[in-house]
Amino acid sequence: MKTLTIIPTYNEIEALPITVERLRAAVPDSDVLIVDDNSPDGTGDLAEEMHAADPQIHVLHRTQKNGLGGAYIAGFGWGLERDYDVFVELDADGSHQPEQLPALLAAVDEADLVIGSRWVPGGSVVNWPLHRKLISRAGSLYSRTMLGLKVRDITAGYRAFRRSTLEDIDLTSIESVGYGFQVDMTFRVARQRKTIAEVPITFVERTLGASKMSSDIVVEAMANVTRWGLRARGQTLAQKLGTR
Ligand SMILES: Nc1nc2c(ncn2[C@@H]2O[C@H](COP(=O)(O)OP(=O)(O)O)[C@@H](O)[C@H]2O)c(=O)[nH]1
Ligand SMILES: [Mg+2]
Repeated sequence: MKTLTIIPTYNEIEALPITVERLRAAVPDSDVLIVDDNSPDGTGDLAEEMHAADPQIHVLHRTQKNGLGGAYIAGFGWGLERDYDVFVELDADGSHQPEQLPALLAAVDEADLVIGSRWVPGGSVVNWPLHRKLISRAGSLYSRTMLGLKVRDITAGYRAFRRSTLEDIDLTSIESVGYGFQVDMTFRVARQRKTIAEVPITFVERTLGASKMSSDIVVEAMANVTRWGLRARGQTLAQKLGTR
């Protein structure tokens, strides 16, 4: 199984080298693709230095900050042009522990999409205030209910996709930027009746750099979920009426 781990970065100059070093130690076989959005702090230059020192590390530079979703879509496109079998999403900030990646990769043998989940038994979050836990759990609950999904951690960003899963999604039609991107991908995979597995992870809030999460991103995600949920219900109703 040839694996590509994609790491989106925006101003992660402190955290990125630590995360990549841990990843290279935990899963030495995986190639790494850093997708940097022209970070003002020089993360892109650092990524180039890492690439020069290690041929398994690759870098994709984008010209401006364009959201995590856009960075992943560019990274998937890069990997799909090459012969990777599995695509991993990993945050640069240390929240997704590379040491837990083997568990996700083991599960991707049996599932089309594996989600590293905070909200299944054995999963947890370290160093989050209560309000952030509540936002995450409520966001997952609302999305699950609106979209009719069984997934417990729908906004989770630590994931492994089989190549075929990505090939069957029209990536050009995805517009969501933040958490909405993760929900969108989950919904699209589920609608194709593909298998989704959740593996418990310990998510560790960053200690270096700053989060790019904003209330706009949460609002975007929930507005999209509402739209997609209502549209799916409309389609189901139309089908029922049509077959009567
Ligand atoms: N390339 C790129 N990476 C981003 C962007 N926004 C966030 N990221 C990266 O996505 C990952 C998760 O972002 P983070 O700010 O930690 O979000 P949080 O974990 O929800 O607080 C980190 O590696 C960020 O550097 C963006 O616009 N472009
Ligand atoms: Mg983070």
